[in-house]
Amino acid sequence: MESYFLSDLHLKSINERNGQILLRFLHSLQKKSPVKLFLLGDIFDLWVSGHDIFRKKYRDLLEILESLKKSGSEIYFFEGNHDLHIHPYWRDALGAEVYTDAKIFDIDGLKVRCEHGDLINQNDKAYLRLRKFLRNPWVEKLGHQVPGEFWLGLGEFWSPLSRKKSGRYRQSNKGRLVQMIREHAHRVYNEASFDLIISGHMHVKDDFEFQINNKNVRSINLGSWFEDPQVLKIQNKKIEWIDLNN
Ligand SMILES: [Mn+2]
Repeated sequence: MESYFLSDLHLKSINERNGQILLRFLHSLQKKSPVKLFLLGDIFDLWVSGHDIFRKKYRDLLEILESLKKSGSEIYFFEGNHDLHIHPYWRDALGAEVYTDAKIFDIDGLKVRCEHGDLINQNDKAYLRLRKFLRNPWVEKLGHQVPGEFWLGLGEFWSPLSRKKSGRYRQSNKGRLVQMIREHAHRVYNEASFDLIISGHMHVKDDFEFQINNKNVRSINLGSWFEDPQVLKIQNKKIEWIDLNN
């Protein structure tokens, strides 16, 4: 079965360019279904809980995903910091597996560790505190109970500010971010080994091979669709990038 990995689209609307590219890509998967689809977080600029406003906004997308599920495809969604407490729709209605932490999968005999990647930068204490706060059961309850309109409004206010700041930061710190991605791969390999680690969040595409205990390990960060709309594909242990620009 073919497996596909994507992250960090930060969709604000399905009508924007990357929204349409995503729809086209998922249509192409319908012909290949069943496939495995790994969504590694920040697919949306904001999605909270299972509120109707999000389901309506992304109806075209959800319809394709629902049809992929019906034809036997498997969907795995790793929550990012922009898609939060999403299980009321994604798990309970769609039937996807939803994760908030890293997980190792056996894909064609390859051990593949997947995660959003928001724990890679351990120096970002402010974010780590925010993450803990957002994952608090009380805050989760608010996420489900406060209407979606409120969250969408908050997201529209907050996200341009945060993007401008983090965009500048990423530009001037690219080398350091790449180093963090690779160091993270080393560090977590020592907790539990794998052949390949795939993450997102950093918005810095990186594809790097290293040796540890005489074993070749590959570390991939998916980058973001702001740079280039692309997905990673694994089939019969072969790992390849697919450029969706064309
Ligand atoms: Mn993120």
